[in-house]
Amino acid sequence: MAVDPRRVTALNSAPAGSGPVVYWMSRDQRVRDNWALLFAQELAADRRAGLVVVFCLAGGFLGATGRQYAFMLDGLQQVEIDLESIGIPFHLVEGDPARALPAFVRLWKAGAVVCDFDPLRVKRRWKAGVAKAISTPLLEVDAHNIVPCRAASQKQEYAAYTIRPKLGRALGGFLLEYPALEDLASARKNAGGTERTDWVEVRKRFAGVAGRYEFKPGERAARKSLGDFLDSRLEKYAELSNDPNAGTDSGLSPYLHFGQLSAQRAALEVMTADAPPASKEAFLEQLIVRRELSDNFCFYNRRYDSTGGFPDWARKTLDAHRGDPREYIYSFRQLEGARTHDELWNAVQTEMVVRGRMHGYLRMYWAKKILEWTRSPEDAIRTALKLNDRHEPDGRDPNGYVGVAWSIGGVHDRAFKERGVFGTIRYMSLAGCRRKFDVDGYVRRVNELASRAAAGRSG
Ligand code: FO1
Repeated sequence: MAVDPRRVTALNSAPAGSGPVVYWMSRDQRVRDNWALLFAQELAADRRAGLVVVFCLAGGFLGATGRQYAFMLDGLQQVEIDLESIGIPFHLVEGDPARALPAFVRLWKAGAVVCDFDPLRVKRRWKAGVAKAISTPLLEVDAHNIVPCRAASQKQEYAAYTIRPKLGRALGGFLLEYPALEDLASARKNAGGTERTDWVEVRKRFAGVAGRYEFKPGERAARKSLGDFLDSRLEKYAELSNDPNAGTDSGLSPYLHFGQLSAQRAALEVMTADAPPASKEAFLEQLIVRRELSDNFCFYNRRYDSTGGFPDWARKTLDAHRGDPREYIYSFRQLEGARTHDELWNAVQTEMVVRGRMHGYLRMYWAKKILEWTRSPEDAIRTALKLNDRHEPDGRDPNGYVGVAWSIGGVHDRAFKERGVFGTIRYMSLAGCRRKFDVDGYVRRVNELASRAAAGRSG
């Protein structure tokens, strides 16, 4: 087996049948560099069975909007074409996967089902439903993490410094080149019609007339974006990663979120890139340690999207300051409309809505101000997640949940000097940002971009 068995977890104990192997693609929406697809192909080859890929399109996924569905569907259309070119049929089914998948498995008399790993509650619910409803094996493969989440640690890690050594020790065994996917087109042993999905019709129903993001969707665009980052932005990544005006952020998060790019591929290419070691290290810290820490948190902490998931010290300090006077209180609509007294915060919110992007450093400031300007920590986390999930292409992602929990609830962080409302949760101020980067320049740039976008819309 070229796929490390530590990536694979059986989600039920049903005996394998003789029918084709079905890969139920969900988080890792790509053909290349996909351990789940590689595993499914190996399984099919070992059993001389066919192989078919299915994606289950669920409406209203965690508040996703048309723009996010459009981005995802454009990427899936490419997946269908790329799979077909190597003789693997792709099928799009719709509805609640806990029902639609078992129906597909029965229709195809599948001998085994492979799915990819995702720590989110909604995904675990889907898989629990499918595992119970089918009488064939459901095998989960962690294709998202370089070190499989379940192998990296068997418990919720306290912070980056506790998971980093565990990842460091394991990385050598997992950060390897991928085996090639076999081209089955010639073998033609594959079951499966080749009728194409009517993407225009599906996109109309799920994405309406939604606009597009400025960055192109799909596996090829993801690889090009990685190349651009390595060529022109990695170089300065270490010293400028906290400067939103430097334009050094990788811009890879939407591709990583939808699985159109493999983090392992990005890591392999960064390792061999011609760039200063400090920059490589800074980027790999985000790409490997921070991302795997996010999956670890969402996998082992069931309350990853509420104040219940905060560490005790943070819950206690926020409780002690629940009654503190809030100098400003803003409603969800005022926040979504970027109508606060803070021009930096307004610009960050505007950039998120208009461009669907938010620089890593600014995400923290943005979320912390929501704690400061809402009535309670519960209000704050609900508001921050709702805004993030609605406007960020990489919302509804473990990284997003942990980013908000870090900012508002001190998850993976430590206590700082006590103050009003925050207690000992780390505070960030506008003055602090001014010391770090050119705030006025950033605000001007975003406001110009927003007025151009508005003109474009009405133009
Ligand atoms: N995954 C699915 O299997 N089916 C869907 O219909 C689906 C919709 C969707 C919409 C927006 C979004 O941001 C993610 C969506 N996902 C869907 C999940 C995505 O593939 C990722 O697995 C998770 O969001 C990341 O953990």
